[in-house]
Amino acid sequence: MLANSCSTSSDKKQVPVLKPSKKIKVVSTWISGIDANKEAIKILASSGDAISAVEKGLNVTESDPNNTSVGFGGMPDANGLVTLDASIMDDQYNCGSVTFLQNIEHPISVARKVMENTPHVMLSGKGAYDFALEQGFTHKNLLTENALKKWELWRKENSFDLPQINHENHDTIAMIAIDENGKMAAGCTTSGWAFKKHGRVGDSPIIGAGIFVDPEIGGACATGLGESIIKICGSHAVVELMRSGLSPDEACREAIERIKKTTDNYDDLQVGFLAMNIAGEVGSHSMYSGFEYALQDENKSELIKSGYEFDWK
Ligand code: SD4
Repeated sequence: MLANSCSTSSDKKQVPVLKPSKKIKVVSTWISGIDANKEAIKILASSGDAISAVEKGLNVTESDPNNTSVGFGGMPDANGLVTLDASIMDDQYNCGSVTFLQNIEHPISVARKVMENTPHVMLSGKGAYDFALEQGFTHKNLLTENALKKWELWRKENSFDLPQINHENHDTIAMIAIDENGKMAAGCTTSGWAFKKHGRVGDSPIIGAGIFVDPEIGGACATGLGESIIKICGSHAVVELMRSGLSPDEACREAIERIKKTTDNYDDLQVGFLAMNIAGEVGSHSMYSGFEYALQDENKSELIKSGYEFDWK
């Protein structure tokens, strides 16, 4: 090895010294985050931990038939099957995820069981389903009448073209929480891109793409076109950008810049990042207008419009 190819500790950039916040706080993507946050803050306010707050908060959205991008009521894939992705991570690099899971209402809870009760990080498809049953989850048909009708219409009218990921067809929920001990966790749960090719998995269950948490820096999560998020390891990128000294807002914006650089045509490509550092500072940025996130602390619940690159036409 060449001697001068080795880096010394003095070459390394200093990790910004952030004073960990011990004030409970939870943020999540889109308007459905408001109700999910309410459940999460209840847990945090009664001295619950961040990972439980994230799980129980996201369970609320998974059970909501009116959210057509998550859990029960989620849009099916091209074959008419609801296939779900989810992941969860604490601030000690413990993480679990499920991909392509069918007929289980709470994929985020299965992801937590993967994290806690197996030596693995990710279970997929039939294996994830069998594991869920073993862990006491029950089989449920997740395809609602509304979602079935929309799928039938899509088949008739769109002759199998994929809809673009835009304002109408996504509302995936990703959440970051900080508890009274300053511990952080993140999670994400989704039915993914409406009418996606059967077998398609997005960014949401991929640690580093859909979510990431680092104990020294903070957490990040993503929403929007998963393919573009995976290509830049989006949430990990945001956390590393915060490590280099950027604020959560700046880090999310820089990650969107990377997507612009790595994509030939980002017309109609909606993608957004949301981040919170361990000091409890929050930021977000998206490619197009329209992305918003819900913030809840002990005193207030707010829906905040994200910064963005372009106006949605
Ligand atoms: C996916 N990122 O499966 C998800 C979709 C999403 O808001 O976030 N929609 O690509």
